Amino acid sequence: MNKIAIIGHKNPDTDSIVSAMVGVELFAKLFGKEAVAYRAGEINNETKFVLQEVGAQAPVLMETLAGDVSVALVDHNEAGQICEQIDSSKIDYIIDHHKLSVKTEKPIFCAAQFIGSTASLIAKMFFEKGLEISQVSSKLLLAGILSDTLNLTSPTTTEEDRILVAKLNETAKIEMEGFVAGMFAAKSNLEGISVGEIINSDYKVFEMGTLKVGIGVWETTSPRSLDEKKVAILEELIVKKEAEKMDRLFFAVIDIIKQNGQLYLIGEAEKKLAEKVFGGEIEAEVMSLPGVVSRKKQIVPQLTEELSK
Ligand SMILES: [Mn+2]
Repeated sequence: MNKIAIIGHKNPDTDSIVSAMVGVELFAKLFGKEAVAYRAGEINNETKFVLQEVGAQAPVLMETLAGDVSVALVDHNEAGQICEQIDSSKIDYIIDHHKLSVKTEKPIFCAAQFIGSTASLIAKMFFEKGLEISQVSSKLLLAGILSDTLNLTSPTTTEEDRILVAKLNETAKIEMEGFVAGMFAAKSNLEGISVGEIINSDYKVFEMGTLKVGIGVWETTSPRSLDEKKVAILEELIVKKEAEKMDRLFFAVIDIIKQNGQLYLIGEAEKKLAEKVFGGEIEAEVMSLPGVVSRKKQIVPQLTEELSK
């Protein structure tokens, strides 16, 4: 029986990491398969906080993948977000809540749904099959849901997410208000964080029409904490766009308390596109996007639609 490697996207976030970790328990109980969790990059500060609170070890960093191994992608399926070491012919499973863009050459197991997080989808699979979830896994899944849905406030949140949170916490038994406050504080902490890390910690590449578009997101309880770094961020974004040959490059600062976005616009192409799609005023290279907190729901589809015309 071949082994399964479960892995989330590059620049992993909490949902991506916990989904891979709990995926091991799901694959054992649902499919009777032995799996190993991997990560496709460094663990961010929010995820570090979660792992410490839960008392769990981070998955191993993916370095090479050889032999008779099946790959399970969690929390992504877009080519530009898949870890470079993964040979796409080895992908046999996808569990995700993003738009589907992958094309496979053989039948695979694919669980995809419009839901707040991949962790929600995994929790749902446990509950629907009447499978028991360990307390550690319940805590990890809770963290994934609360992180991706910004504590159930993001427009990506569904009624199912709320029900799953309540159900998971019957086993997890965490004090949720304090846990979320700790996650948000860890996420927003800029101590020892370089401009490059701000840009890249939640950066994803998308195919939109014929263009390659990069979009970085920085979620914070304090958008003003970035003010003094704004010029440096803009400069580094210009360098990144050139170095990585992106057709368009965007960076959004999301105020997770007031629920607003600020879109950094580095060039004429980005400005024109943002004006057309979002219609906001640009002030000093930044467009305010009131109510915009979700890249997958409020930024990517809108840009993709315009660039696919
Ligand atoms: Mn996710």
